[in-house]
Parts: sequence; structure tokens; C-alpha cells
Amino acid sequence: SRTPVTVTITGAGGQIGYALLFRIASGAMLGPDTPVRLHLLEIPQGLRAAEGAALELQDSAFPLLSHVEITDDPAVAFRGANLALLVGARPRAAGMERGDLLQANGGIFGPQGRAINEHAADDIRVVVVGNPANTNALIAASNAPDVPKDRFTALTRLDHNRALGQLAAALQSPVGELRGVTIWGNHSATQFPDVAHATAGGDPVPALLAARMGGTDAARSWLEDQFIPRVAKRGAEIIEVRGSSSVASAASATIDHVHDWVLGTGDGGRTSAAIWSNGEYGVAEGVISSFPVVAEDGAWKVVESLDVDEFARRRIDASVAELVDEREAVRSLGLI
Ligand code: NAX
Repeated sequence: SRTPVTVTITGAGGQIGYALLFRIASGAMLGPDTPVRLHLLEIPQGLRAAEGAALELQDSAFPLLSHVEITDDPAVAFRGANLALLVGARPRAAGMERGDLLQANGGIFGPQGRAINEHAADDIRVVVVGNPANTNALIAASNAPDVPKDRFTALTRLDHNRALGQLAAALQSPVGELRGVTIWGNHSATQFPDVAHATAGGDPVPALLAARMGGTDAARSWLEDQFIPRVAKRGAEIIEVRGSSSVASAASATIDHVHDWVLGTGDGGRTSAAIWSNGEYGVAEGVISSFPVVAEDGAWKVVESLDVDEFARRRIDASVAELVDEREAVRSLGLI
């Protein structure tokens, strides 16, 4: 049987952690032939919740689950880690300024980046879920100088999946027929969900929308006034309707992200992930921005051939400007 893959989950005692653990242990993330070791990192007050989840993992008798380790020590949690899902973060409290939020998260993602640098396996791959996800990933990457920058990513797959869901509903098309949707920029309200190059059943989405909505102007206003803001603000809608933030959908998107990164995007084609920018599409170098990507041989690659029109350019630039601002803020706080 194969050597288990070590997966570290931070914030494992929290809500998303609880939804993630069972899907990882069932094989949904790394496939039915890959055994897993789980390292659950929590702060002291979260340890009991993680221990409780571990009891339930035991009670689920997953054949692929070889071991569970629970700790509040990052050195122990990241030792030998092949994959790290960084979920635990400091949420924005009422009245907290952005600087305070970034400072508090720097106190989490700086030390975690250093522990990854020192203790993780050579093939470590990191996805940051905890918000502000892109900048937390940048902080972790900057504190792990020996790890290649392209191993640090942030989750925009939930935004991507939200866009697919909205488009499928609007076009009355099965979600599995949709290709070529992109989330650009930051995982925040400035993100740009872009369907200009998307297809449904092989047909161009902009033309399908125009046909359904009675013209290109109607389709454009639907995109600008409904689709884009609804995807970008879906987190708030979930909180309002459900009375609690997105949990299962966030865990599911995290599973999708890691699955595709490790096993490849294959026939599913393009997706979206926030990765280290090397300046593709004029995005500032050295921020963690969402791009159109495929994954091959365990690495994300930006799909570079797409036309960016003037509307898309403005939207991408606005979201990237926010990422550059966040980078300046964490730089001036000495966090990177
Ligand atoms: P919870 O508050 O339920 O869980 C967070 C857990 O992290 C807690 O158990 C806490 O004890 C633990 N924790 C805090 N600091 C830690 C540290 N230094 N080391 C280890 N563990 C630590 O939040 P949950 O609903 O699970 O959400 C987790 C994060 O995901 C939040 O930051 C949230 O904003 C973010 N989200 C990101 C999304 C994305 O698409 N990127 C969408 C969903 C979600 O909003």
C-alpha cells in the first residue's frame, strides 16, 4: 500500500475544519488510493473541538485514514507536511481597522510560514482559506524563504464555484457543461468574476446570455448589476439567509482546489486559483492573485492566451490595486 500523505489542517476545530476532515479522510481530496495522515493544528481553546472531531473520524472507520495527530504547536503540526490547509485565522471584530486585522493575522501566518519553512516536506503545497486569504498567503510565503513561491496559494475556488452556480441557473444549463469561467484578483468584494470566454455545452456564454435576455445590452447589465455583485457578495448573502457563514461550500471548494492541484485539472479544463503573480496579464508581480489556471504535474499554470477587453482591464486593475495596498500595509507593519 502507498505511503500516506501528511495533510496539516489549521483551525481544524472550527466549522470549515469540521466539514473538511471527513471529506479528506474519505478520499475525496486525493483519490481512493491515497492514504492520509491528518495533523490538526489548533490554538489551546480550540483543541477540545478538534479532539471531538477526531473521535468522530475514528467512528467513521475510513480505510484511508492512517493516523490523526492533534496539537497546538506549529512545529509538530507542519512536521513532514505534504499539504497544508490554512483555515484558522483571526476574524474581523466589530470596529477593527484593516491594519489591526492584518497585524493579528500576521501574528498567525508569519509563524506558520516559518514553521512550514523549517518542518514541512520538500513537496509542501499550501492553500490559505482563512481571510484575508490572499494576503495571509503572501505573509506565509514571505516567511518561508526556502519554499518555492508557487507552493503558496489562496482559495478563490469557492468564488469560482459560486459563479458556475449562478451561470448554470441563468442559462438553465447543467453546471458540468460550463467551461472557461475565471475569477480574477482578490478574494474580496473587488474580485472580478469573468464569463467573457466561458462556454456552455461548447457555445459562447455571452451570446447565450444575450439570446436569453433579449440582446447584448440586457446581457451586459445582468452581468454588471446582478451576476458580478451577487458572486462577489455571496458570502454575505449566505450569512443573511443561513444565519452563519459558508462552511460546507467553502470546504468543498478547498477539496476541489487541492484535488485539481495534485491530480491535475485534466478534461475539466480551466479553473481559478489565487497564485503567486509573475506579472501575467499585467498583474503586479509578487502578489497572490486569482488567475485563469490549469494544473499539470502538480503545478498551477496561468492560461495566458485570453483577450482582456477594456471593461475586464478596469475590473482586474481595481482588484489588483487592492492586493497591492494590502501588501503595502503588511510591509509597513514589518510582516513581510
Ligand atoms: P471558525 O471560527 O469556525 O474556525 C476557525 C478556527 O481556527 C477556530 O477553531 C480557531 O480556534 C482556529 N484558530 C484561530 N487561530 C488559530 C491559529 N493561530 N492556529 C490554529 N488554529 C487557529 O471559522 P470557519 O467558519 O471555519 O472559517 C475559517 C476561515 O475561513 C475564516 O477566516 C473565514 O473568513 C474564512 N473563509 C474563507 C473563504 C474563502 O473562500 N477563502 C470562504 C469561507 C470562510 O469565510
